[in-house]
Amino acid sequence: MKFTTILLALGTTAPAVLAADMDLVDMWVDTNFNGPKYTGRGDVGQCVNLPSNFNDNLSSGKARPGYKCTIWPDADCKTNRFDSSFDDKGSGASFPDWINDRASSWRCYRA
Ligand SMILES: [Ca+2]
Repeated sequence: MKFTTILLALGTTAPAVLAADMDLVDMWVDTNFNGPKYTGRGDVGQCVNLPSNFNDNLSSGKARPGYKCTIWPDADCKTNRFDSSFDDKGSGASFPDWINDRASSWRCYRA
């Protein structure tokens, strides 16, 4: 009986563990997915701040297949009135002027 309970518990928690820390998004310093590339790793729905070498320095982005990602001009995914989203098919080829070279955090969800 106890063994069964343990198996059931593992069955419910294992997928969450496997889903953690995935590569969810790629973003580039130049438009059209050119230049140095940053690969964003994290949990689905988790806000991630950009490292200093890519902060305020990105111009295009593409979500990994099946995801949609949003970028914010400030850290911690703040200023919700002003954000920009892109998909896995190329809609992020050129970030809008107001957030070009200004993105500081990102978050991805299942599309
Ligand atoms: Ca910024």
